[in-house]
Amino acid sequence: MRLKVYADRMSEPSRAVVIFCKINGIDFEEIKVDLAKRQQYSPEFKELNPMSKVPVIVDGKFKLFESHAILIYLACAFPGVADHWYVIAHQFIPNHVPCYMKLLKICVISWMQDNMSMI
Ligand SMILES: N[C@@H](CCC(=O)N[C@@H](CS)C(=O)NCC(=O)O)C(=O)O
Repeated sequence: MRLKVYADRMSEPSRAVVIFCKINGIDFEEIKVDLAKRQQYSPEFKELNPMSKVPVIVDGKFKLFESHAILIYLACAFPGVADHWYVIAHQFIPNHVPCYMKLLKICVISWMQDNMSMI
């Protein structure tokens, strides 16, 4: 099943994910979530990300938000992505086997850095 990337190119983290896929030859379908039209608040999108933010990916049954967690997932789950892109990913997820709990931790930590930091 083809990777789905929910993004708005007005958004920097969305662009990071889209560019990463393109540069690394990852086959994906880009689904625009128009932030100006507040589509991120639709019930359908909130099913994917209750925080109502882009980017989000859906890979089969697996869905993930927070661009750092997404980039690590892509670097590990898709063969052909050179190691230099996310050297750290291979410490988190050895042997290119996606470890979903670790990705969820990265997702939560990224969200906390964005939303709970005082600086
Ligand atoms: N830390 C998140 C940031 C995601 C984020 O803040 N996305 C913004 C666009 S840059 C968004 O979707 N905002 C919609 C809203 O807050 O209503 C990531 O890296 O993915």
